Amino acid sequence: MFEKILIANRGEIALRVIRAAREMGIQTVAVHSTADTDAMHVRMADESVCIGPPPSTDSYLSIPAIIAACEITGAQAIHPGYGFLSENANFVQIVEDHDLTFIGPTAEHIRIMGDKITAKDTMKKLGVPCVPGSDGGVATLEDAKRVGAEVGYPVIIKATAGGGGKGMKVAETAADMERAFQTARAEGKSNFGNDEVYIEKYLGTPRHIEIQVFGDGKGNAVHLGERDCSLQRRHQKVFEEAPGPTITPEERAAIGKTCADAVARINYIGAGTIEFLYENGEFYFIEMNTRLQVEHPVTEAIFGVDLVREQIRVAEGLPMSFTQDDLRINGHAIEVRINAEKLPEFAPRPGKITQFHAPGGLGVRIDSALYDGYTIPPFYDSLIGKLIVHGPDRAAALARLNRALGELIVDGVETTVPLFHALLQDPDIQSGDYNIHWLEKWLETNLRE
Ligand code: MV4
Repeated sequence: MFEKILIANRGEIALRVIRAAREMGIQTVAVHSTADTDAMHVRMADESVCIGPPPSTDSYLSIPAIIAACEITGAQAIHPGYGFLSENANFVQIVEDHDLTFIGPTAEHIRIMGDKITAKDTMKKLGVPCVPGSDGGVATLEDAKRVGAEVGYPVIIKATAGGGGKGMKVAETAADMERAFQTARAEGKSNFGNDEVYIEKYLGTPRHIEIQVFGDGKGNAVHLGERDCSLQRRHQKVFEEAPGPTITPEERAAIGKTCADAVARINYIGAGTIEFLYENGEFYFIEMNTRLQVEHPVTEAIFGVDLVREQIRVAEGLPMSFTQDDLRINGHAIEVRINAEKLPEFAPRPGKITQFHAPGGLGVRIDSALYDGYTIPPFYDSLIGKLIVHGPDRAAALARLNRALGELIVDGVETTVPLFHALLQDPDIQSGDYNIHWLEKWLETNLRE
């Protein structure tokens, strides 16, 4: 049993991990930059260590500083949260070389899934349905045109190391291939130091559906259904829900079993998310995330489980506390991401919070590190809180979201809250009729950037 763990993160996710650890009787160590001395995660943890100056490269991403903080405090394990070092295979290797435990997957699994070509090849071999396209990487323009002719235009060229939409180019026709191919390669090279690309059939109007999986590292794994995260702006999710409004119980059981079996076969340990595009009743694998995700609370709400507790359990070598048969969906949950940003540009607005009041009541969860008088520093992500509502069905969850947003007070900085009030008035949102392009189109006509 771990006696003490270190949380290599900040903000609401650091609080999320501290809460799970405390309920398990585990001591917690916060780390922080000099910009975060007054941050809530520092106050809430049992101990804290300052690990560097404000820029994250010198603090939350400083591997030597984080390892040293473990050695100073006697922490036996590290929870990485999301972002920062959570999907850094090199970090995991260093943690293990220091006889510490990384609360998350193995370095090998992180490496496999971090390279999109290797990830897709691995998933395909494990029986997971993938988007039709090239078999592995495509090295020359001639090969790219041959694949384009085979799978049929439009196609999308993706950098194998890509992320956040960078290194991704659509070729509408064969004549368009040269430009798309060379641009994707150049973006891969400049953003990720890797110019390897692969090609897929371009899906025009899919939904983004992701399956939550969880493994014990010993060949056992479960799935916890799907989340629909189609409402994104510039590859940033803003509104997530579970279950997906269009997914039937039969579809869920089938794709869920495929995903759970796949991760069981590779002895995957901890939380993972298998991302799909979903169009015309078919699932197409695109990527796997080897971390706890920002939107995990909607899954926790409908299944009634604590995913961070389970992460800590399996990292200690304990079994998961549930089997697939124990997992039943109860109702519907929606999360909205509250960012300190000025609309309509979504421009970051750090600054002092003069008043903060969290909504409450049945089926309302706020994960936030805000407090009255807190000053949001300008160095990090603009996410300042997540509002998660849970109700017996989708209509009840929407009504509860509307009610909770009305109770929320965040004064002193502008936030994305007005966006959610407006979205809730839209018939497509009310009926669940949206895809990955819906929000950007809606913003063009309704917010005028
Ligand atoms: C695609 C696609 C259409 N067809 N792949 C965007 C980021 C990366 N995670 C995968 N992405 C896409 N891959 C094929 N074969 C469209 C997107 C895409 C997207 C996907 C999910 C959520 C929002 C998106 C917005 C634009 C494009």
